[in-house]
Amino acid sequence: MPARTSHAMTQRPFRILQYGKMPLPALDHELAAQYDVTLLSEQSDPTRFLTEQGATFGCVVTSAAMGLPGHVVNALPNLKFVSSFGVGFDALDKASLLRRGVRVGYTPGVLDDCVADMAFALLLDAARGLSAADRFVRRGDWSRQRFGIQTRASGKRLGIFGMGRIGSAVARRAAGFDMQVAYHNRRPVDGSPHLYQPSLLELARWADFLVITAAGGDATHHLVNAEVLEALGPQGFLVNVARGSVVHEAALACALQEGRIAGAGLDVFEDEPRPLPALLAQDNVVLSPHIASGTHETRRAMADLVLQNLAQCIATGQPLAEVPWSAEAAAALQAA
Ligand code: 8YV
Repeated sequence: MPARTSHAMTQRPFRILQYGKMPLPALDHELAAQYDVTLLSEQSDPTRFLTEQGATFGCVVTSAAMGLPGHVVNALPNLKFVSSFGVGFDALDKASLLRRGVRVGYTPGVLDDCVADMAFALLLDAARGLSAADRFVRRGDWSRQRFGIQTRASGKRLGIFGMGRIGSAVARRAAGFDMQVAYHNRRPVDGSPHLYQPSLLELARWADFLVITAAGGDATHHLVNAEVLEALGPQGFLVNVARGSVVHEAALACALQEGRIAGAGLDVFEDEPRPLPALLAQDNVVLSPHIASGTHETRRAMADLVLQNLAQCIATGQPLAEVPWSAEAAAALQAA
């Protein structure tokens, strides 16, 4: 049996491949000051660069938005660690990373409040027509007509699809609006005081507001489809702060156009940064450019965790906050 070597880097100096610019510019400077970092996106020919120098990198720093494709993982034969800025890991190529036993750190926990705040900002905006009212005032329409009567949010039924950390933070905020909360997950959450709906369809049928806080990826792809939107109904609102891939965007645009749901608040889209043109034409949808975690405080906390994950990987071979599938693979390796 071959001797089991630690995942901690044995070779020095430790070269880090940064996949692209980080969502907090200060982090680019901090990484460059602390480590031997090369920015892949700045190479004139990234493919050739990877062919020539891929074997010299032990670590990648990336973000949830940029992800990490399998062909890049495959071009890095000595890759041991990835440190990713973000809580979502659907854009990191699970198959190639798992196969290679690469340990992957991410940034859960530190963005829950800001993402939940944004869910409520979108919910209130969609219900009360705030962005549409702002356009109305700026256009000078106020002197000619009254702004349309909108929908109450307080006291209504809030359905949460994905009762994880962010979903729970949304549910806590709902208490301040005297809302009833129900949720759908693959399984009921132990000890949750909220009503569990056994299917997404039943949750949509029950809810006045359906908020998506479920993880992206194959398991949730297009789960919010025409049928679910039909169940939400002409008085219902959809809010998405999770991943655009969870919603069938064309079906949503159609439902909004035809008044089969009342409105929507969307921070995420299927093909960012290109929301469907049909959405742009609708006044009953509020659009934001994937900014739910985009506050100074939260982006700083995420950057700190990226650095901590990196430092701990180098020191111990294991990130502080590790994506669940990466930890499972490591446990399986240990047991083998
Ligand atoms: C980030 C996100 O803004 O954490 C995530 O998964 O989607 C957002 O918080 C973005 O991914 C930064 O890369």
